[in-house]
Amino acid sequence: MMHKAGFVNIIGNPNVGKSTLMNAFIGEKLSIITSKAQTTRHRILGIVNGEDFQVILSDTPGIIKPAYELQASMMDFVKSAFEDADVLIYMVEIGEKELKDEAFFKKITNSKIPVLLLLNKIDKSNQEQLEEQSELWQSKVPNAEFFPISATEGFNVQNVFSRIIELLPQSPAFYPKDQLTDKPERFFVNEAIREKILMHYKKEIPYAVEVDTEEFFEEDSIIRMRSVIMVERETQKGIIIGHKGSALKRVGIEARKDLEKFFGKQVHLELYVKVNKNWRSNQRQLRRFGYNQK
Ligand SMILES: Nc1nc2c(ncn2[C@@H]2O[C@H](COP(=O)(O)OP(=O)(O)OP(=O)(O)O)[C@@H](O)[C@H]2O)c(=O)[nH]1
Ligand SMILES: [Mg+2]
Repeated sequence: MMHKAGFVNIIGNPNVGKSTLMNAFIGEKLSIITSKAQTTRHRILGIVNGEDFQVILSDTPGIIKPAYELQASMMDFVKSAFEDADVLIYMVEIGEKELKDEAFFKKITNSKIPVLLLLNKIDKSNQEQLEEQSELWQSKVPNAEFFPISATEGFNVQNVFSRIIELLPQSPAFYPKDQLTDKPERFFVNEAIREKILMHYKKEIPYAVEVDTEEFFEEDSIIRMRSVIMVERETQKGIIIGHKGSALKRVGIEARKDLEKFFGKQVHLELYVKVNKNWRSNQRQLRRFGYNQK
């Protein structure tokens, strides 16, 4: 039997629905999703296994012009996704103009490997807008195969997946067939907590937060976790905790519910908040949190 396998890397502007698409392919909530830009900070592998194929998807951070070290290493993850792709997925959304980073855009339009151009969120558009946008994008990226999709409604998602399988090279699997991702369990704990912080706090707060899970201890009937929420400044710590701890408590309750679903087990989650001054601009701290891997 012929076996196919390869890397399918999803890139595009912030907030266009890259993580939503990856989760739709996987059929699980692997990547966190919020309505805010820069939700995804890492390159996260999501592996779809079949008897005769292995599709290794990469969800990546949205492309931005980096303003501080953390964002620079987020863009390094995007760069790495150009380097090892067998198929490139370039996602845009209805109403979007183009990438703010011209060099990345050139890499896409000059790509030697197959590019699938996905116009997402078509559930939000009418027929006229859809036609106009489809034309626009096909002319901007003429080397790509074009698919209008809705990642949330599942529209055309299966067709894109079938096309991916066709395009994959013949190859043995790269990962064990029961493996779903390259990230350890603790990573998903961090992300579940960060998602709630993105959802419930305003302005710069979510962008000043990093989460580190210090303890992950699985017993027969329960997993015990302890995570620290790191902020850049003392004032941010107070905001995260909230009046009599109410805001932090809400984060803990909601993250725990998600984690119980994710791990299929009862979860005990302890949270505390710590100031880690200017961690976003500190190379050593960034390395410690899994960024800056050069
Ligand atoms: N209406 C509509 N909304 C969508 C669709 N796909 C994603 N969204 C919404 O768009 C927002 C961003 O989705 P994400 O999947 O987090 O986007 P992303 O590209 O991963 O964002 P970053 O990680 O910040 O770069 C969320 O509120 C999603 O629910 C879609 O097909 N239709
Ligand atoms: Mg994302």
